[in-house]
Amino acid sequence: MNFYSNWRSLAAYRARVALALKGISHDVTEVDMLGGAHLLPEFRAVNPQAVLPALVLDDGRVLFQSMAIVEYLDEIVPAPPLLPADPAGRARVRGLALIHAADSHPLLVPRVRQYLQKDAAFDDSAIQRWVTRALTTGLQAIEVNLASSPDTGLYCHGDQVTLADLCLSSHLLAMMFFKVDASAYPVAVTIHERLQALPAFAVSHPLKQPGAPG
Ligand SMILES: N[C@@H](CCC(=O)N[C@@H](CS)C(=O)NCC(=O)O)C(=O)O
Repeated sequence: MNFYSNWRSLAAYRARVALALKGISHDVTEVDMLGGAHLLPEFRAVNPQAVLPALVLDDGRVLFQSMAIVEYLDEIVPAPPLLPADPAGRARVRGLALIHAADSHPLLVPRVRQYLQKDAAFDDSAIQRWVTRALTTGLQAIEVNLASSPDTGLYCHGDQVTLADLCLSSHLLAMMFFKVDASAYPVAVTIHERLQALPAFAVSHPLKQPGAPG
């Protein structure tokens, strides 16, 4: 399979961690997102939405949307599982993941920031306030859940890495990129730091990918 990726893409990061956790061998095609290569016809032919990541299977079918890709990987290589066995646990894990992937992250992506800047006349400081609000409101909700739920363990849900951890880590990396203070969210930060010590997360870190600033 061929994974279309970019070092700065947090959606690609979520899928990259899943590939690493599952030990799935794959090729990587770097797309220069910051240079706009994802908008060119060559990449639109792979993913008409012109966003990263995309995963091209060996039979040529293309998977898109990071959460769909992660769940596909979880289904073809079930160990280690990224979703708990019980329905309520799966719903909690997906809910925590979607606070980031469905509610916070979509507000930060380049095309949204470019729209705000070019079409809505946001200056740098207004963009920073927008991003900070998206990240802190999302993380506040995650933190309250993590701090109050008996299901929270070493990681977001028990002592096994789940989909929620991929997304928590993506959220905190966004806060790092946008220089948003995370110190008010100690449970989330502690779990994120624990995750970063795991080899699959360490090798998948955005700053360790080709093209990342040194
Ligand atoms: N919900 C999508 C988000 C995809 C997405 O927006 N990816 C970003 C990078 S993290 C992208 O390619 N952005 C290009 C742009 O906004 O122009 C997913 O999870 O895959």
